[in-house]
Amino acid sequence: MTTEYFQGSLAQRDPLVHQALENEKKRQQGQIELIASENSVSLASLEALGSVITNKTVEGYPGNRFHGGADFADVVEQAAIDRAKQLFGCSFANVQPHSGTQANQAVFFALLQPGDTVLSLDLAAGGHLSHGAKPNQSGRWFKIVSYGVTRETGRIDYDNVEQLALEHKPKLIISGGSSYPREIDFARMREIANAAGATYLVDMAHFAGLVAAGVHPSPVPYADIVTCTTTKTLRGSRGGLILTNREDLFKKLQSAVFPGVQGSAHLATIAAKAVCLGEALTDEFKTYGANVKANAHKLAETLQRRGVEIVSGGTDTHVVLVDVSSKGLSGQRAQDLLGAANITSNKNPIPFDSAKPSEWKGLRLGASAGTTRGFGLAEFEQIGNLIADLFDAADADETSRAALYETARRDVADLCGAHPIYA
Ligand code: DSN
Repeated sequence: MTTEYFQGSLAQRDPLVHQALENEKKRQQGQIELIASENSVSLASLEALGSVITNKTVEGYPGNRFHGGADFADVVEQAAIDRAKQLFGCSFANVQPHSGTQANQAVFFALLQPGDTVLSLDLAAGGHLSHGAKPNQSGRWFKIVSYGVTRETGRIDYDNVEQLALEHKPKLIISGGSSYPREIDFARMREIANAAGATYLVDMAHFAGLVAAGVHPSPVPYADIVTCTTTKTLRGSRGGLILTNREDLFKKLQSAVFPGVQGSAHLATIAAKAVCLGEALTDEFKTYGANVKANAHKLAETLQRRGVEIVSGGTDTHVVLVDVSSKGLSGQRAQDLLGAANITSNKNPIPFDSAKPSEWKGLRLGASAGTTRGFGLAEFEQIGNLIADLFDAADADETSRAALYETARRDVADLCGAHPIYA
């Protein structure tokens, strides 16, 4: 019994879960992943995630734990901390948040009291749930004031941010989100925060990998606190980071993460974070980051040439936010059309969109995962044309659609076959 417990494979001991995981691997291998928050982690990260350090319970921080036997846990967590500091050029890092949302929750817990005012980007303009969306704890417990983008440009309306900040005097101002495709003027936001007497948080979850690669401005010199996930462009395991140069805030943030909003650290995830942060310090990662940006640009440009409208007219990041109403489609319909050709994406609100997901006009695409598997400009141009073909044929007769989908699925299979993952 004991031997089987320690030596039996997943396939032998739990065929249902094993089969589902095998199917998921095949799904990832055979489809083009365009969800902007997804990527493919290295085999080294997967090995760390599946390691025995998951058995270890630790509370506290390296060198100061509540449980014994933490020597190697300390090595792993300290490596993640040191690499995060080196990578992002900051003085302090907490690598324990289980997710980006929990990193943000810890910041709220450290700085705010229920009822305090927070100024953040509107969800439809590209913000994030954890920045004050009504159904989220942040929206339930705090007074949220939202800023948006200008209708003409799709870019943040900084005059509006300033006006709202001076009027409402928020304690916290947040930049960043899930679908804003443009660079943010961190210097201007810093000035606004100073004028309002607010703490300035940048959630760089989506573009952290581009910052790490040196192909996107860093918020670290401007923000009081920076949070991010380690997945998305950073190409690591699921989890969050909190970075700061302010020692006074760091002390509060440390106790906000533990024991404020979390208990024991997830050491296997932290080990995988250390691996991804180490990978992000390499020249290879810099090349990857530059390619992500170039590929996203190519995808946006190709779609635009085919008459598809791109929110804000393009992208400075890995995100291409498509207004599919320009092709007479809803976001859901567009997602389904691509899904039937084995191209994975997600419906998304666009600025000034309906609050109802079924009415959203947007489709969010991202170039990170495709870039990781080796797609370059030619492949992203082909993918853009493929998507435009599927949109254009949305209302074609059954026979032409069947023929188009047969070709599209074959093209997708050829692209994936030429750039295998986890082979
Ligand atoms: N914020 C969600 C997204 O961008 O898809 C999950 O990280």
